[in-house]
Amino acid sequence: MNGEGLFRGVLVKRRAFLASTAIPLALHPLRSWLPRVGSRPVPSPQQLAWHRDELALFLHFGVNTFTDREWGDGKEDPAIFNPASLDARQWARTAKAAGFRTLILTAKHHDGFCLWPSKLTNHSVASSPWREGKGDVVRELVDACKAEGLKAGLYLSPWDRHEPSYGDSPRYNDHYIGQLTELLTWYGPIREVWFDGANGEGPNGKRQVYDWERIHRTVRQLQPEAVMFSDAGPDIRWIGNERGVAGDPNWCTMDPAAVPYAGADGPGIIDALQHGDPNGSVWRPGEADVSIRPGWFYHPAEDNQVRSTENLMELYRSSVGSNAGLLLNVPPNRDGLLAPGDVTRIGEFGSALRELLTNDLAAGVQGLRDTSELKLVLPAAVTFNHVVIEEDIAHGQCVAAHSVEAWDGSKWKVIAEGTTVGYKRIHKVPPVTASRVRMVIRSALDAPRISRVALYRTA
Ligand code: FUL
Repeated sequence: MNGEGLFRGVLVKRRAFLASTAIPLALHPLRSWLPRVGSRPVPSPQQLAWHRDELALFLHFGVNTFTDREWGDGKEDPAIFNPASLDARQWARTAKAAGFRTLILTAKHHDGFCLWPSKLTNHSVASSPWREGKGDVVRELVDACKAEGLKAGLYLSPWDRHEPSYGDSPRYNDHYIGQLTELLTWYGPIREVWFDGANGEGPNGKRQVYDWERIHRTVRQLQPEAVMFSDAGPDIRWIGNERGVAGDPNWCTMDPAAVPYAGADGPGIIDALQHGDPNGSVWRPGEADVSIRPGWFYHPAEDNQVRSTENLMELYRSSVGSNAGLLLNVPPNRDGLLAPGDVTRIGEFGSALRELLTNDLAAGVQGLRDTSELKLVLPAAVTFNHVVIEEDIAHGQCVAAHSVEAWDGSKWKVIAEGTTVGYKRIHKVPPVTASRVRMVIRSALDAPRISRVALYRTA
């Protein structure tokens, strides 16, 4: 699905880019891009791999699944956790068949119940009747991911409504680091560590102060290949809503001071998360987490409220197609399985995505590059209704405004306009028939490298 290099040899080398024009540099229309060349942030190899993965499946599972609640209070009896036929391979197979690359499980949600046999609490699967207290959902998830060639990720809620030390900040921080260490040393490679920003008061009435610096250091030391997600990154930022919609513009760069820690509140924060910052000093792309159902956990009453395939395609466009990652929640049910309706829908989504993105109508066409445009001259007219543009983000994100235009026989007609491009920008347009299509860069912060412009049609 990733089109790196597919734009058939038009990866712009800056020197070639400048040499390709006869206009003297001083008068060059793109001159204002030049002084900053090389100064813009770029993704780490781990972030780049994360971008290319595009899709991750979120699995909210735990005591809430059995109490029919969204937030547990930590007083749940572990005896209620007893999934009759848990099969993590079913989760992984479903995800893989639809093109998802990572599974992220709630190892611990706010209720504090651990899906692995933590040695630091009794509030875990070890105290449940499931697999006679010998089960380990994290282990089964990791094994299933390995078997299916997927990456495993874990959500470890900092907020813990069961743990007595919560609110006694130094003690709980030690406890949390201990649990994190178990998760990051017992199970092999963990590729995404997911921190939500929820925070509360402990039994002592005090607000817990998390030691984020220590948390980040621990993950870096124990799993250097992992990316860390939270409102405040440090690697991946929350996109600012739970609707799966990235901002427009959406920069991967960010001012780290704009959201200083996970759960920070205040004016401008949601805006900063939605849009990033063109002048930001760090690369911190957005991830859009959204559920296939109204709730994050499985509720039988929501079986008939599963998102439609078209709605999931829309989510793909508003997240991945708007330069963000998509983390789609599909919660296992009380049997420990993804519900049949959800499995069907995920399969349909995968097929629709494949159908949309398999046949690039401009495949094999050499793109013609001018100083500020990229033109496709096709051998014959084609009819398309999606335009996919990609920047070569390994070198940074630069396009600030662009348009897509089609030659109607006598003039160029604008068919789509947008701001940022980044990893991927998808424009869905009313069907257009044309043999010449161009992407015009209207404004950029540096010499942009467009790695791909592709045209697709859906039925
Ligand atoms: C939030 C939590 O409070 C929700 O329950 C859910 O897990 C969501 C993804 O993150 O912070």
